[in-house]
Amino acid sequence: MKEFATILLGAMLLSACATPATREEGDSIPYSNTILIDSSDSQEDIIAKAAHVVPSPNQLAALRNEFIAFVHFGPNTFTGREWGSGMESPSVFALEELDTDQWCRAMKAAGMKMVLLTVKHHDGFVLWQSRYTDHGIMSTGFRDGKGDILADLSASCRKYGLKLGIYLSPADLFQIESPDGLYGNLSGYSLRAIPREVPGRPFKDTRKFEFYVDDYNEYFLNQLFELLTEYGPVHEVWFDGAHPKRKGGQKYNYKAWKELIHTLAPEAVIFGREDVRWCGNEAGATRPTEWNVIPYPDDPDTTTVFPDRTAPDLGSREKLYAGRYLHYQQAETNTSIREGWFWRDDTRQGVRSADDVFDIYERSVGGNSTFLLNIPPNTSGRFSDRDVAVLEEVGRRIEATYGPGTDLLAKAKGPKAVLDDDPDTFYTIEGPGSEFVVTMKKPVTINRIMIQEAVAERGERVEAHAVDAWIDGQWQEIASATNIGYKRILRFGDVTTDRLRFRLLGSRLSPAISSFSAHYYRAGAPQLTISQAADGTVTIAPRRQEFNWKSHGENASANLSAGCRIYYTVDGSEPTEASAEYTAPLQLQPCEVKAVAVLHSEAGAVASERTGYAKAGWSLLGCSSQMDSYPASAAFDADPDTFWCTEKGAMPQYIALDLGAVVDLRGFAYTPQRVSPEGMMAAGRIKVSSDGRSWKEAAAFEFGNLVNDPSKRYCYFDAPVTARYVRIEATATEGGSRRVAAAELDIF
Ligand code: FUL
Repeated sequence: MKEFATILLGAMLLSACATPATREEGDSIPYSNTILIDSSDSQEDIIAKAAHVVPSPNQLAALRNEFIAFVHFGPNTFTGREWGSGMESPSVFALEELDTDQWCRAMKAAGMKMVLLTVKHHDGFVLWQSRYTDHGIMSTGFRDGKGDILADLSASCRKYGLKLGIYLSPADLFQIESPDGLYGNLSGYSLRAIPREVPGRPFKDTRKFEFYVDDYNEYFLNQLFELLTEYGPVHEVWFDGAHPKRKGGQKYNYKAWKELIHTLAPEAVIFGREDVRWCGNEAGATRPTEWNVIPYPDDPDTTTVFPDRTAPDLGSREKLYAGRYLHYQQAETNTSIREGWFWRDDTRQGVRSADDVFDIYERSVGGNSTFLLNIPPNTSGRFSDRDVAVLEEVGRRIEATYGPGTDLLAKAKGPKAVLDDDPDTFYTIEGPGSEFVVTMKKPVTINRIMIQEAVAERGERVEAHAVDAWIDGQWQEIASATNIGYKRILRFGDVTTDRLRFRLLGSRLSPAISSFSAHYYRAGAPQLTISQAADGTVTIAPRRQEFNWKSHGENASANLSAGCRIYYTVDGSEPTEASAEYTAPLQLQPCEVKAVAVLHSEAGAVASERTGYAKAGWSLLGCSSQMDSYPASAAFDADPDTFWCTEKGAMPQYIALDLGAVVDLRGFAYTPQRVSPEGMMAAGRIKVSSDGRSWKEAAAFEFGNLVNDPSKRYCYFDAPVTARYVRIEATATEGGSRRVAAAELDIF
């Protein structure tokens, strides 16, 4: 790597009020993957050391993969379970066809660089032709027991130019539960030859190892030997920390595993141990600040203890001060494209939208981690169409936003090393207060900035930074964030400018920036959701993704459509850019709210919602019955995720409400619960009263197809009525259920 420039200023480089770096470059600290903290080190020394911790060549190659695939496949695919018992008969895995080329085409289209296959999940069933067990593909009818899924995948990977990795579960329920199972069988330790010879099944690779291990570790090492010598180069070995069960105090001889991996797969990173760490959740949530230089209490090169790190802060200065070793261990953000790690069905199991996946891509890859996305094949040995469509769409977006030719600063002037396409050149920026400017030939419209540090040469040093754009004759800050590391993607609304300024706000020594580029993501205008709180306030926002598995808490549509404007009407007319602009929650009388989002001058779909009276002052006058966990109050708490459900009983069943004041009523809305098909109000009547005792029917209602379509339903009165009390009586339920349930009741 060549270092192009230091901060000594050129014409377009500014260094206003630069604070001197706390230590000069070229000091005595060597760059290393792990650095020991001496007891005499001051806090300043520790930070200087942290600034010298760098990824290994294998880690750097893994970082540069950026987007990689996980494939969970096995008996669970056929049983619909997430964790098998280990005692399933191999015949459960009733695979008839397999198309790993189709997997690879879809992964390639998504822009992924590697695929990791669960060659053995916790159930112990193996997907390759192992010499050391019959519990696997060899005992199924797939290709008369001769099939080998890893061999197929490895051939497809070569064909499509993808790297290959393996997930080999240390937990093994088959070996735990079988009477002659090896896991935790209390066997003695002795010197064992790896691989153990099996008559009639010679190895082409004649290397031999000897390890002092017990039965299960020998089994594991034999299998690693097969996996790492017979399927081409392996680039990642994934050790899951999860254990449905343990037995016999079974220990893992990780030092032996590691020696074997380092020898047989010299290019592989090891996940779950010293090279790559779990990001701490399976939802696709990302830390705002993901440091890959983190403290260790013991030497990561010799320890065998690698606990999960789930805390929000892993590598701030305070955390580093408390360590004994500083170590580079990058985060992998792993999640599934489906609601679950294994394929279950193509009807009920949700699939993430392209918005959701692209949002996670930008947050994870652009947040100093690698994005590992699971796509589970179905029982036909293929990725399902919905999953493929999402992968293709995400790939199109990545290519169109970040692919070759998308850098809108390609011809700009500024520090050459950050603007060239060469990841091996970098520009050193002195310290907080330093900045550099990039000038374009003509104004461009941008909404993404991508910045990279030269982590392999100078480690990760930026602690805080901001980017300004020259707009209307002055600098305006358009984005800011904390660290950068391997890559940071900044997202903001469209900005048209011919000048950008990078400002360093905090750092560990002098950071080296290897890349600074600007991009444009053409998002569609988001769909909107109009919701109403119990106090009546109406909020209009980009619609959240529906994905019922491990929520990451992000609103992907909102993230992707930064800068969109929302316009609304309350008189039933179609909203346009000439309508009122929505900027904050609204206080409205019951009305029809219609709203539209406009992004890049294009309008999205119009959303509409009939809003009702505020429910904060309502109280329950009575109901036919209510279950303890599903109280009647849940029907008017403005939270559609909670619901009222009655005990079983004869119809009609009812709920009566005191609205707290006399109001004009034009109708009501019923939102069914979505948890089960029970209690759907198919028909009934609504009565009103001014004293809560004598009732008058205001309307009868009938709602159809609620089980298949549990969306909000409306009942309008023929003429407005004035009342303080309402009573809704269900006279029939869908499917004849003897309970009545309601997620929400709205009165307007
Ligand atoms: C977890 C496992 O228990 C899940 O089944 C899945 O393999 C996931 C990637 O890791 O720990």
